[in-house]
Amino acid sequence: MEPAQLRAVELRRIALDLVTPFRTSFGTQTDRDVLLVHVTTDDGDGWGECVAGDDPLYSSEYTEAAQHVIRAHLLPRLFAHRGARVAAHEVAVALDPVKGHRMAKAALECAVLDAELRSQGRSVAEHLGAVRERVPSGVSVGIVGSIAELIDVVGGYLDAGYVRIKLKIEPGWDVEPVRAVRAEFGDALPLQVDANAAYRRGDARHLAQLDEAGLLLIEQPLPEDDLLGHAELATRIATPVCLDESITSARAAADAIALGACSIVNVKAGRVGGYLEARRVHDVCAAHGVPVWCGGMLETGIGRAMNAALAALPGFTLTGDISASTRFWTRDIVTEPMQVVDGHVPVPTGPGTGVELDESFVDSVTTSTETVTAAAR
Ligand code: SMG
Ligand code: MG
Repeated sequence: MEPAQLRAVELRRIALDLVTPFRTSFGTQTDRDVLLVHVTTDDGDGWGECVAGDDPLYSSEYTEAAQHVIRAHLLPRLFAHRGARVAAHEVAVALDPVKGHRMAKAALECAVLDAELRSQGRSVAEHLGAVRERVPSGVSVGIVGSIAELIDVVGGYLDAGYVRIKLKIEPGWDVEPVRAVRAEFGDALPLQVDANAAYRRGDARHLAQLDEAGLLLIEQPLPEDDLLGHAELATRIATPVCLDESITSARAAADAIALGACSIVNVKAGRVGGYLEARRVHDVCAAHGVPVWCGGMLETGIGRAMNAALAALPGFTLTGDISASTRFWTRDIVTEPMQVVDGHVPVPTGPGTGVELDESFVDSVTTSTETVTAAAR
């Protein structure tokens, strides 16, 4: 079947406040400036969400740059591709000449995929090969002011039903808080940490002190481009090393595994350029017997629904960072925000992303709208 023709792409920026500040080793976030991508085709429309942050601190991408690269470099290529008749699986191919900018590419691919699957009445979960109807829900806990406050926050999340806790760490906030959480909640609590690249090769001896806590994993201790450092660290600590920022593609995952730089992989569609590449990361890891789990980027309801579908693939054997919408938002942009029931989130079954936008709310939080059409270029 001939793919639908792309008519127009709306780039919409919305401003959402976080329910509580989220502090990581690279900074404190209190709100999100989200870029939504809305494609209109002659066969219907679709939405995607760009996970880039306001500032280039998690990775080199940031919202303003994502909007620029979509407008100036990605859309011209998409509109020029076969008379703008683009199947979702061709988006990455059409955009491949543009280096990097994976979060921007992923948002565009998601919108095209949503439109395509909606027109076919198929869900993303079905399309990706999901094998589960619900997935366990973990929560990422930011750095806070004191150990007492941390115990309070973690206790609250456990009461809310989250089945796995991830603590954000940085030099000065690592061994002690981990020890305290372990002591308070017991050995059975599934616990892991995420450093967002805050340590250096010389910190191996220090990080080995986390071994006694019996963590599931330590995520991205070293810089994004330090695969050899991670491989060396993995031989010096007992905690399994998991990579997040370093894994930018399926090939990067294969390389990291071959080098011994990680034994677990965090999969984020935005970081690898789209949900289709994310599935390939899953496939490569599965072929090597490396477990994967789905990461989070403080998504709205669109990204949350997509992540739940991805996490329903068979190789996602570890609990991901897919929390309830209320973990970050007082009000979400979709009509049925994601909820945690019995420690799990549901895998959407409706066409496309399976979620519908709360349009009047989206309008009320919109800060700018720009529409790009084939003719307007
Ligand atoms: O969406 O639940 C979420 C956030 C999970 O900690 C989380 N994400 O490095 O894994 C990570 C961070 C990246 C986002 S920090 C702005
Ligand atoms: Mg991470």
